[in-house]
Amino acid sequence: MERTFLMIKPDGIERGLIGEIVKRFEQKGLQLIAAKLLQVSPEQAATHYAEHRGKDFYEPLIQFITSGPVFAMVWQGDRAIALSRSLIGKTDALEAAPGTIRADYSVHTRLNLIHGSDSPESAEREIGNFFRPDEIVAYTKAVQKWI
Ligand code: RTP
Ligand code: MG
Repeated sequence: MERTFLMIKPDGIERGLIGEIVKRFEQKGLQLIAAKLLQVSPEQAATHYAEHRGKDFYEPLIQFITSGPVFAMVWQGDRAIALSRSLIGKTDALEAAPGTIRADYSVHTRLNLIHGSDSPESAEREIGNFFRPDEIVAYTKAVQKWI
C-alpha cells in the first residue's frame, strides 16, 4: 500500500474542476485519506518546489502556486504514485496522452491543473509539508478488496 500527495492547482480551482478531477481518482479505485482547501504560503511553496530552485520557470511557478487556493489531498492504494501520475499525464499538455487530466483540460505547461508526487520519498516529504499526522484519516473501505 502506497500513499501519494495530490494537489489541484489554482487554475483547477478557478475553473471549477475539483469535482471532475477528484472523480477520476475515486473511479480508478484509489482511497482518499485526507483533503483540504488552502492557500499555499511562500515557505510551503519553496519547500514543495525546492528541486526546481534556480530553473528559469521557478519564479513564475512559485507565483502561480501561491496565486490562489489549492485543493491538497492524500490518496492511498497499491502503486498509488505511478497510477496517479498516469491519470495526470505528462507535464506539457501537448505531450500528455489523450484521456489524461492534463490532456483533457489543460493547454499549458505551467498551468497544468494538478500535482502528483513522483516517488515514495517525495510523497512523504510533500504530505508532511501540507498535513499534520492527525489530519490523515485511517479507515478501511469494504469495496477495497474488490479493486
Ligand atoms: P508536478 O510536480 O506539478 O506534479 O509536475 P511534473 O512532475 O509533471 O513536472 P515538474 O518537472 O516536477 O515541474 C513542476 C511544475 O513546474 C511547472 N513547469 N513549468 N518549462 C516550464 O515552463 C515548466 N516546466 C515545469 C509545471 O507546473 C510543473 O507541473
Ligand atoms: Mg514534479
